[in-house]
Amino acid sequence: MEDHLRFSVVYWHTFRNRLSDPFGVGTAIRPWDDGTESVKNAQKRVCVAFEFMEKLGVPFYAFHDRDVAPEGANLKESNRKQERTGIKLLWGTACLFAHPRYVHGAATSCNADVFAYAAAQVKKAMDVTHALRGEGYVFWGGREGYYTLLNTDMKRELDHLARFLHMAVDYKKRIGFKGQFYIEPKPKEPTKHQYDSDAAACLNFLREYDLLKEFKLNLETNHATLAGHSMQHELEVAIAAGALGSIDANMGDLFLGWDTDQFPTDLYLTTQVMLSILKMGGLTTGGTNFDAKPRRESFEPMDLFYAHIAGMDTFARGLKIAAAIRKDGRLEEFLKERYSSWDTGIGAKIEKGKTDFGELEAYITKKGEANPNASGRQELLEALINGPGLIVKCRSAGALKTHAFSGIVPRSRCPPC
Ligand code: XLS
Ligand code: NI
Ligand code: NI
Repeated sequence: MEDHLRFSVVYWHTFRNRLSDPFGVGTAIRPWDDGTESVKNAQKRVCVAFEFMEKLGVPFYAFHDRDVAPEGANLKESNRKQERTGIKLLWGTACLFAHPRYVHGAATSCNADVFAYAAAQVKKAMDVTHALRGEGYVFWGGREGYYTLLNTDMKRELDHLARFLHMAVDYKKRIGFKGQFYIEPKPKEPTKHQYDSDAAACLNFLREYDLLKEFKLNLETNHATLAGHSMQHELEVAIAAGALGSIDANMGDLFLGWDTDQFPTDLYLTTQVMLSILKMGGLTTGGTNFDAKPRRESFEPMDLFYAHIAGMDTFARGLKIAAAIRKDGRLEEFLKERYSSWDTGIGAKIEKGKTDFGELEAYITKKGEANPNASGRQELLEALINGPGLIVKCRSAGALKTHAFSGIVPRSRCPPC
């Protein structure tokens, strides 16, 4: 489970977020933090962060350059803490969206000096990530998008973004940083339209600008739902392109139209996520990164533990259920059967590219009608996911036995027996 889940704590929400919202100031009680930007305060934060992560038992963390500033002092301290605890940096990133200079974007700003400033900042953030032996580096286009097309040359901005990423790839090679580069899609917020809007848009962009071999995607649940997709949809799109890298594990509130970054406590969600990830063969460089914050009402330090543990347990159960569903095999069997017309005959010919419209016309004219035949069985499959999931009790050889197995079957048909 540890190998599959690769949990990661984020510095920005867990150690920098005061839990404010657009209508009120922060409520978080963080007795170790005096709220200043002093070196001493930053170092204290590093101590608390590593103590927290050690207590949780997570193997990774992630940060923005600005979360851990001032850099110099922190780099040494973080390095020491990593050594001592064995906790590693999953990925680093640069905050290219908070400072007023990035009001029109960073790599897609209308102003070339802003582009240059962003380049310098990313260069430094990559250096720091490399020095801390980070396993990856994320590009999230915080303000790379627009509010109105009236003032936007979209094509030019996209060209600039691609140029920026190519330079990052060049620099990565120059310093010998072997970590994985990720793009994190998000459709809106802060801007009305972000260029990295969803997995498909990112893949298209990467392909168009010849960057696909250098990048994978870091997918976030709440961003998927803002894009009008399920997280599993986004995962499947990325997996199909061989480009799923990592996940930002959270969830949104579907009644609220913004990135609420809640801790993932929905078992259906984590089961679906783990089903897709297991199908892919598991994460490699990536992890399950809790880009999530407790609610403004959950302001005590203890809530940081409750929130992370809730997320970890939900993912752990999701993994177990997904593994049980795969072991049970009925979902896979159903899928195989559903597409079986492609395995032989005309289906196999089409898949292999060994036929054409003319032959297909002759084929179907002879046959008369195409009959899709079998039901989609959605409700049955949903019930299968709903089923006992982890545990089935059945009476075999007189004793009550418990199996890790998913599904709804009469005891007489219990597969483990
Ligand atoms: C914001 C993003 C951000 C990235 C890292 O919505 O999720 O936190 O993960 O910059
Ligand atoms: Ni994120
Ligand atoms: Ni987000």
